[in-house]
Formats: sequence, structure tokens, C-alpha cells
Amino acid sequence: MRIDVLTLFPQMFESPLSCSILKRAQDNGLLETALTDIRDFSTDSYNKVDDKPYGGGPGMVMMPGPVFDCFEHVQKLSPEEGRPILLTPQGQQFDQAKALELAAEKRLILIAGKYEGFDERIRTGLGAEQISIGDYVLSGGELAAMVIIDAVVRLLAGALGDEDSAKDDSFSEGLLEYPHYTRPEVFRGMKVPEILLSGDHAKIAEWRRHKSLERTKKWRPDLLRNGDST
Ligand code: 9D3
Repeated sequence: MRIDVLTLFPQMFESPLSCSILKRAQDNGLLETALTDIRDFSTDSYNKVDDKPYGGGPGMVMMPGPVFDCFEHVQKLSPEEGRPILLTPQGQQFDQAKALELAAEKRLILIAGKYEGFDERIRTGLGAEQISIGDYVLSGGELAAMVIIDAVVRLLAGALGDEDSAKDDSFSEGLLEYPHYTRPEVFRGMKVPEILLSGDHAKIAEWRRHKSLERTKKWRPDLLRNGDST
């Protein structure tokens, strides 16, 4: 997969992209990333990329010119057409189903903005879908773009050390995970549940299933309500 990011802060992406799974995926050739600075496509002498909203109101709006020019430049960097995604608080909320959907794409083009928002013609003109990562206010779309990159890339075959752990993901199953334990058997007086030491794999699987359900009921009952609030 190729992921392009259009941003005013390409430096913000450098550390996350050079560590852990995201680094490994790029080293393996599973992932190619490219960061492009929207400000490089400003056409005025102050390098302006935002302006006051027509109709008045607070804050500044991302100008369509630099974003369009940047997008068209980026699209041409590679022959595969990229799926344009705008990070905005108005978008559909990102979830594991969306991560799986995006992981099937050959190329994504993520557009992260600062300021109050994008000129509406950016969304409509580029035919971009909008994604939010949740109901809280960030200072820009950069961290949201990184969240999406992380969730998508770990799903690409081979990016994981252990292929099974993706299938095992609690959200793919719709339940929270069972509790995990490792050595030592007793830590500060707290013992590992006996059943995990029993070697009885059927009983262990049953116990884990039970714990998953119990914790989901207690901590995330919304996950059991079948999504349609009935
Ligand atoms: C008072 C109006 N604000 C909307 C809630 C304006 C505004 C604040 C912050 C507009 C954009 C932003 C910056 N946020 C993002 O660009 C963003 C975001 C977010 O804030 N929360 C969750 N997901 C996302 S994706 C992009």
C-alpha cells in the first residue's frame, strides 16, 4: 500500500513513521509513505494557506487553491489512483470496520488540516470522504491521520510478527479481550488464575470466553447492544 499525507506539518509524522510496525512495514516494502507540505503550494509571497471565512465568524479556513494544487501534484507522484480522505470533525467516525476497508486499498491520500476547517469546495471538488476519529476536539487532523495509518498498516499481511493476533483483535470479535497474565506466577501476593496453569486447553478457552463476555457487559455494554440501540 502507498499512503500519501498532505499536511502543513510533515515533521509531525516523522517519528511515528520511523518506529515499530510502521517502520517494519516500510522496510519490508509492504508500505510506502510520502509526506507533502501543503504550504509548498501556496501562491502568495507570505506563503498563505488560510483565509477569513466568507459570511464572517471565528477562525480561519483552509484555502482551496493550495490544497487542490498539492493534491493534484501528489496524485501524479504515482500511477495508482489514491482514495482521497479528509480528516475532519464532521466525518464518519473511524472504527475497526473502516480500518479493514481501507487496508484493502492500494493507495490512500490523507489530507490533514489545521484551522476551523476546509473550504467546502475541497471536499466536494476532490470527491473526498471525511473521517473523524472520535467526539473530542484536536488541534488539527495530523494525529487523526496517524491513528488511521497505524490501524490500517498493522492489518496489512505480514506487518505483524504474529498473523493470528489480528484475527484475535477484540474489536473484530465484538468483545473485549480476556485478561492476560505472564510470569511470575505470584506477583506481590497476586496469583495467576489456577486454570491458566492447568494445561486444560478446552477449559482455558471456555474461561477466556466467559471473562470476555463478563468484562464487555461490565465495561462496554454498548458493544453488546448490537449496534442498533435496541
Ligand atoms: C468549534 C468548531 N470546531 C469544531 C469542533 C472547530 C474545529 C476545531 C478543531 C475544527 C477543526 C479542528 C481540528 N480537528 C481536526 O482537524 C480533526 C479531528 C478532531 O478534532 N477530532 C476528531 N477527529 C478529527 S479528524 C480531524
